[in-house]
Amino acid sequence: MDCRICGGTVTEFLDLGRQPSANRFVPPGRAAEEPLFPLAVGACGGCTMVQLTTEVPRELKYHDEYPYRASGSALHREHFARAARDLLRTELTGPDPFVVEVGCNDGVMLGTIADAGVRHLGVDPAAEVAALAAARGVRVLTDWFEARTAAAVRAVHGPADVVFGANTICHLPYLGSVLAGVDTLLTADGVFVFEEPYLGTIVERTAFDQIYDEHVFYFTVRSVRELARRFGFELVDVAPTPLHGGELRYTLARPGRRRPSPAVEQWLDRERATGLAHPRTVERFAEAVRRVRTDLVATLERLAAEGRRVVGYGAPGKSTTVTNYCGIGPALLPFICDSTPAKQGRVVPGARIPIAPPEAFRAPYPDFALLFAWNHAEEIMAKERDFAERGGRWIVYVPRVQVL
Ligand code: DWN
Ligand code: ZN
Repeated sequence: MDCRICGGTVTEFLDLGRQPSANRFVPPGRAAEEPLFPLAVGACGGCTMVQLTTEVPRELKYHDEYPYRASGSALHREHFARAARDLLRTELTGPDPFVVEVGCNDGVMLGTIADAGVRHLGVDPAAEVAALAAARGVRVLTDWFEARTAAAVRAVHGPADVVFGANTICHLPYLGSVLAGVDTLLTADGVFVFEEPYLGTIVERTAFDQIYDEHVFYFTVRSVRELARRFGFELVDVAPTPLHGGELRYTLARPGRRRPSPAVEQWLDRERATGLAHPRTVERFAEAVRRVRTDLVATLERLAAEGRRVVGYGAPGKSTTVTNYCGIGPALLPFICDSTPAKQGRVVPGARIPIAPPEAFRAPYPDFALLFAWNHAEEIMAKERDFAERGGRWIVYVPRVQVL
């Protein structure tokens, strides 16, 4: 296929089979309606951008009942409150600043901006999460962010000092249109700040469960620098963030308007040294992914043969990839508990494993718990200390299958 960014040739390196849209948690009776799509990733020989080879229509992904709630963990609430305070302190300092967020979800970041009385607008296509944001005082436009919406926002609200996105920019296949929109919106000295899954972390930790239909792109510093250049921006800063197992936050500005931080070159050097974009690196990653599948299935089958009770903990979008790729269904995992009310009473797309509220975990405790929400391990293990104290064991599969 042709690269969505530069038109170069994309060479596939990992095929995760036919999969449903990761966040379409449907009631059990409606499970048969699920469309399946090939889920595979490849790297562009031109600009190095790693991307999905097939696209799921956006209406299927970001529908009105989109269940993900970004405020669902203390880690996220604290991280985004800090991100908002940083923007207020460093960028939103003029007489009447304005910030636009691409995909504001339930207002986890913009809530702090709204509390500070600063002009803002969240653009999010999913009606239920947008309503949650509005209920906490965040101004929301229920739509997709692209060149068209950005022009409409500028016409009504004027230019923005900051366009922000968190785990939303890699979701948008039409990044040319997104960056044209950012160009329309930003003031001369404005910045586009976005934090997204990092291919370096995914490869280093064999975190293949970050690969699903919503994540169209898997950024590296090099591919983001190319992307910025191609669409008239400059990558001026890169910083690590702790969410989703370790992401990067990128800052883009108009060329020559900001002095690039030394971090940009340092990250590029690191990527060169580790050969991140090299075909051998991604092929080794694909081998490690297949090993995790073999080990995880063998572990669950062994425990089932021994008559042990195993349930899942956390039903992130990531759990759809893992269960469907590994062929894990209700026979190996009778249910998964998750704190998100919008997921409870539904089933994991494709794998059709029922989702129960966290109380089901304690009634009674299972022998083993497979932790799908491994990026929230600290918070979850602290919350469920009693499980381990009574002899319960956690199973993790990142970076490799381990029974803790
Ligand atoms: O990019 C995306 C990011 C921002 O969020 C989206 N494509 C979808 C989503 O990814 P995810 O579904 O992998 O997100 P999380 O944050 O890893 O999901 C954690 C899941 O675990 C949620 O369903 C909530 C659940 N959970 C729980 O049951 N008990 C989480 C915590 C902290 C808990 O204590
Ligand atoms: Zn390319």
